[in-house]
Amino acid sequence: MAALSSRSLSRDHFERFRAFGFLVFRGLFTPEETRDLERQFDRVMESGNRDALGIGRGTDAATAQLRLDLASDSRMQDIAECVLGDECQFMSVNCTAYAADTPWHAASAVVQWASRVLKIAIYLDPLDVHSGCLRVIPGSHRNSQRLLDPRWSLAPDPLFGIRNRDVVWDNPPWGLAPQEVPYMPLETQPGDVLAFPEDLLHCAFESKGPRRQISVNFLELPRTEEQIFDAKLHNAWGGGRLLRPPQDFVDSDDPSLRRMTHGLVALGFEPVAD
Ligand SMILES: O=C(O)CCC(=O)C(=O)O
Repeated sequence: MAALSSRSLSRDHFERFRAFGFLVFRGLFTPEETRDLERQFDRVMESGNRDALGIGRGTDAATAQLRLDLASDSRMQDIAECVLGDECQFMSVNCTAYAADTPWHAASAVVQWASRVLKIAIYLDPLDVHSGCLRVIPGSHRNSQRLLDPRWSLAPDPLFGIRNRDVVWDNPPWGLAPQEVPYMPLETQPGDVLAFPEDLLHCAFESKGPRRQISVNFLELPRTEEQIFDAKLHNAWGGGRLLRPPQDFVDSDDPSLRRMTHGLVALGFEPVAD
């Protein structure tokens, strides 16, 4: 196991994340561990289905073992805690098979979480700039211009034109085709791990086939009245299950799983058994 130590995951990682909005960990999973993730992913997908865009997703019940393995993995926990703080809460493990290009998007400039949310993404296929690797715009997670005028969520954001998926590309912002928007490619080999928030502008172009992605998602513990209200709102929008922690984590012998769920339980999110 390529363990992360407190020395390798440092204040620098946190500052780098704050500045650019993503972290890349090379070879965090060994080839053997990666093969195991692949086997679990493929099994989960057998239970799932495809949406209208051809994107395949596994069901919660089929994901239970993988969810337990990854949420209790100290590497995942270290990354989440480095970015979101020691009391961050577990949200979900998702298996997704992307079938085609993904357009530029980020958490909508209109609707955002009041607490920070982190996605740790593990792509199981080698991906480069010509086969659909993730492209990001470093620093775009901060959307700092929006804060200049807190009264209006549509206050100046120079990247607003590509923050929502519903961009009309007949009239592209800056006169650039989506593929021409300046980006940084996050090319990955199996075993590599990416961490980024949905707020970071990202996309994938030139895909050549399905991209298998496992994501492990965490939420900063909501503390303020606004954050708690907002978390409840998102949970309702997400069908009432988004922030309900898995019962097996809440009752677990593993203190780290209890710690990553008890904050949500204390806020009234009832545990759920698959
Ligand atoms: O790989 C892709 O197509 C895009 C992934 C993505 O949008 C995400 O993980 O949030």
